[in-house]
Amino acid sequence: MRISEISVYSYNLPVANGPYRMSFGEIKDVDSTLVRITTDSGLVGWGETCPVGPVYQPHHAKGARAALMEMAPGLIGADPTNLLGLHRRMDSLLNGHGYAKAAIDIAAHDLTGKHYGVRVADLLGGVETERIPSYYALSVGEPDQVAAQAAERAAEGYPRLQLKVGNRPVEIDIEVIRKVWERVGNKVRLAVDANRSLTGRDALRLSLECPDIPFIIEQPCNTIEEIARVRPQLNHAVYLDEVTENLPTVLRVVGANLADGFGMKITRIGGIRPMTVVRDICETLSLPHTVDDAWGGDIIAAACAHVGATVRPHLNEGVWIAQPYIDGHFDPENGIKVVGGHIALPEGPGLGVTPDESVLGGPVASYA
Ligand code: 0XW
Ligand code: MG
Repeated sequence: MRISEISVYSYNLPVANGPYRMSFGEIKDVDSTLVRITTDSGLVGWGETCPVGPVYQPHHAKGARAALMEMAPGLIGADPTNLLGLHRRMDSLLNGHGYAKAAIDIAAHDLTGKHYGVRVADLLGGVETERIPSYYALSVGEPDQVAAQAAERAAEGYPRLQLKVGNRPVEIDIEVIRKVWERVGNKVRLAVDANRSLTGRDALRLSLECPDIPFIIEQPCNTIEEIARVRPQLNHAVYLDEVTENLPTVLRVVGANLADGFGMKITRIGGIRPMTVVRDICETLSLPHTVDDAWGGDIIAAACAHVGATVRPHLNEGVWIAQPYIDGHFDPENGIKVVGGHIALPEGPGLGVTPDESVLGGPVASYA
């Protein structure tokens, strides 16, 4: 099977019940990029990459499409089932830009599953669960409001909640954590995610002033060095997220014992294939991690669910998907959704979702 055409789409995703607030700002809508790969056998595979705005990571939607347009001509004729060869070919065409390469990688996994008649999860070494745990991220907000939302989401069945904090007096963040703990206690696991915004001083205050509350701290400070400086004094496990931009960095922080776990994003690390490498490193060293992404529609949600289904349960910190913040689906029939805090593994073959192209509109670029 050979790639015969690559089409690139742009699709705007308004944030339902928004805006979505993180330490660095508010998100009102997100520009997603979809990739449709057609092969000489007639099979079609879909990929997606969707930075949550241009600040969360050094990624942005137009940059993803520019990177895809740079690579696409050089990928025509490649075998999409040769996933290792495809990554090597992308690396020979463009340095870095893992978040763009991820869209090609996801579409290639979709095609490979369809070619062999199996779900993507079955390609990744096997399924641990078909009811995948999710988690809910609560926007930066006032203590009572966040605590009420936390109680609602815990009652809905989410096994884990992520509290967004940062970019305000740390006393307010500490009050949010305390009020949420009073409302939900040990009913759910708690993560406190500052999205790089805390000083070392405030990360210490947040941890040392809540010694009785068993949350993990996710990406408290901006750099690995800032986190390494305070980590020995923290009372809480530290998960890294934004700084783990590629596999060498994952190996570096694991080797230096700087992470107790990860908030890992499939597109940031370069796609499903490198994400399964991270999964296996984490399993080797018993490091819990999430399998999610910055944002995105049904394609990214399905990719996260398929990888999330293969993670050992005691290490699985959940698959976050943007669906609760999105009205509608790319695939109206098999769209991926969170129900009772969990995601059902899509049927497949491949990803198990197919965008309705009348929803997407025409491509912004096509290469054959
Ligand atoms: C909660 N997420 C998975 C979704 C948001 O885009 C950010 C991200 C995180 O963990 O920071
Ligand atoms: Mg995070």
